[in-house]
Amino acid sequence: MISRIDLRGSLPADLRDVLPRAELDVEAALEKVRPICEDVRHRGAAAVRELTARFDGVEIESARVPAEALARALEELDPVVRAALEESIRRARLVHRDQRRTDTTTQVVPGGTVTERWVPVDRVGLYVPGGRAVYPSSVVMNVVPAQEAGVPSLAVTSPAQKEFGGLPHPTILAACALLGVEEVYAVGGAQAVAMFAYGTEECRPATMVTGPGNIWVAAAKRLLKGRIGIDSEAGPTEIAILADETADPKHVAADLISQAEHDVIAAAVLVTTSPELADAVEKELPGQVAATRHSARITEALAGRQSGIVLVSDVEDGLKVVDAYAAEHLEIQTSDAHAVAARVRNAGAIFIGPYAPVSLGDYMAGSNHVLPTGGCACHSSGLSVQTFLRGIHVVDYSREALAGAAAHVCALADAEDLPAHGAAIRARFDWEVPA
Ligand code: HSO
Ligand code: ZN
Repeated sequence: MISRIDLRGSLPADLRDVLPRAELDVEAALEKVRPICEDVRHRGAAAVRELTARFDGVEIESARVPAEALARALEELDPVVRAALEESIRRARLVHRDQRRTDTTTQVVPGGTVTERWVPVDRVGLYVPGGRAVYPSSVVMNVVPAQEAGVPSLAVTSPAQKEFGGLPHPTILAACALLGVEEVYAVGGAQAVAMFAYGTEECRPATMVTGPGNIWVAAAKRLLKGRIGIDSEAGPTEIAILADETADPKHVAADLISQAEHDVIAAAVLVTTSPELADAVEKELPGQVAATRHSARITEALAGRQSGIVLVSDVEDGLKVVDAYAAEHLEIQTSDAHAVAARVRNAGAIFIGPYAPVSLGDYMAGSNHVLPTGGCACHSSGLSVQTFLRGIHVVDYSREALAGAAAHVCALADAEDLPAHGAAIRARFDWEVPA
């Protein structure tokens, strides 16, 4: 059901060569996505409607979801789901509010200061997947950090669904309504990213597009990056678990299965020092998989080359392996889980000990679940307030402070053969370099 990689003994020089990982060919999707984006750029709303008919099989009159549909979705929302979403929003707000940054002012010399002023981007388009994946929780995870960052204009888009009369799934609409988002579109795929990047008659262009999506969304983000800011290009979800003999195989198996549930290409990786635990987890998996609703999808994900059980000699090697893998989600289920977790350098999010499963983080921990995948956790972070902020350096120097820097500026300008740079200083001191 799941393959095994034995790395006991010495570890290979480049661990990434031997670790399981999905290959997502975003490059190949670029060629298909380019004409879609061009079409939206040149023909605007008409192109968005036609592409929605072609790819989603839905005829929409307008891409914009009417206010009445949002209100109705909230009215009809199951009260149990409403209570859970409200608590999820409350917890996410607590964490993301604390991420807000205050400006810093540094006095470099008397009369010379540099302030870093944190300013939210003007307008954000948030992508929420649709189709098989109905993730109102992803509405929360996108919207809350943008709101807490103070983004003044915020729009959500999610694919039009045939069975809901060409609107996104009602739970997604209800989540938008709960969060106070009034601008919602029924558009998915690359055309949604293009709609935000270029703007149409119905939708003003956005400065930034964030949120997870399928390969077409990832390709459109890659193509339009620069014109718009993006978060990471989210790939299929991943869980890695670093465990020793103290871990409970039932928990480990359940957690691997929980993320394999997302997609046939989702990755579930157990890194363990204990062959006994590996055996017990392997024994546990078939029963748990058979008992769950999406067993076919999960079986394929666990059997795929992106998933596996990796045996290591000790926790030291385990740490090297999980750092090389740089998982989107990393659980630490070892005897001294806090100490081990503190030594991890690469992960989108870390879950410590037996009572912090990834599912908690998906919905209710307060942390964000839009996290770097595909090994990008070695250089990127998940969505946070910081994603939506820019730090503007504000330079404020007096005449005296500039005089004090003048000779050094001129020396460096000359060294770079850029004398006009030096002249811009001398112009302020009767063309002399002040002593
Ligand atoms: N585990 C997914 C997020 C999610 N799980 C949404 C359930 N719903 C990626 O972090
Ligand atoms: Zn999940």
